[in-house]
Amino acid sequence: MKSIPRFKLDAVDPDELTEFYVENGFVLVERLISPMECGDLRADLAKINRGDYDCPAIDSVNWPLTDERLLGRYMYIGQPHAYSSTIRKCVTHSGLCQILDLIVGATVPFWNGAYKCMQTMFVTKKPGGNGSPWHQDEEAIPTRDRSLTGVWIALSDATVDNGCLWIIPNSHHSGILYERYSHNLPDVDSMPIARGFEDQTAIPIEMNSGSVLFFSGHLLHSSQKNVSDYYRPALAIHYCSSNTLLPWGGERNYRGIIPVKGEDPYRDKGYVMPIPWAKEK
Ligand SMILES: O=C(O)CCC(=O)C(=O)O
Repeated sequence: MKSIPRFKLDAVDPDELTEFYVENGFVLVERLISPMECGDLRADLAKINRGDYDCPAIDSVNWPLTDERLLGRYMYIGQPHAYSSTIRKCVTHSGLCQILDLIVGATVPFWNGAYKCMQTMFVTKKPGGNGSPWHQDEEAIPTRDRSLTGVWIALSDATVDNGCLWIIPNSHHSGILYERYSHNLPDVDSMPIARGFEDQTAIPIEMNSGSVLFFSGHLLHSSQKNVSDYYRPALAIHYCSSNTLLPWGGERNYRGIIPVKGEDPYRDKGYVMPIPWAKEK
């Protein structure tokens, strides 16, 4: 793949976009999130890192909110929508939904157009911060019907130097989930690495701030160490078909979800707030 298409929200051909997603396992939509919305999300990230929300996973510090280091105090901040209305609003962002309406169940037989969100997570590479090893999100978030869709929102320009995502186009085709192993690689974080595939066709996805990468839960992806002087904050959100039984964490039907579109056949079982978490590296 020489250069990847960069779709624009106001000029999307739905069939073309869906076809590209099904074939390649991802689509990139340029500047889908406005500069003002990106600013709000970055401000929220700083506020979370400062400990301004009532979140047991994050101790408060007295740094001024304008301190840029607040973007990278924690590399991973899990489930911020549990306490932040800014993130809850972002989950149902109309521009994101315009694309999700087309792709969440694009490869699922008899998909009825309904989908739900089960995870939000900030991922920030500070200068010198490690990358993330190769993995498939479906391995960690089991939908098993192939509807898992990752949404990765760049909250700054993401470049090869500051640790943009790398993907292996088409790697979702086989449906294989590659086994993950513990490792001691120095330049990526400690989460297990997937092995058993070739990565010569991997490509970097450089993105402008506000651009969004949508990708299949089976797509192999990773990121590299941030060797620049700039922070690389991103917000990742995951969605799946509402009909998916989500047996995450061994539970029979994971209920820490936000319904987004259409009917949730499990509505009567009620919803719970997921437990927020944070990890420094
Ligand atoms: O942002 C990154 O560097 C990695 C994110 C990632 O792998 C994910 O969201 O699954």
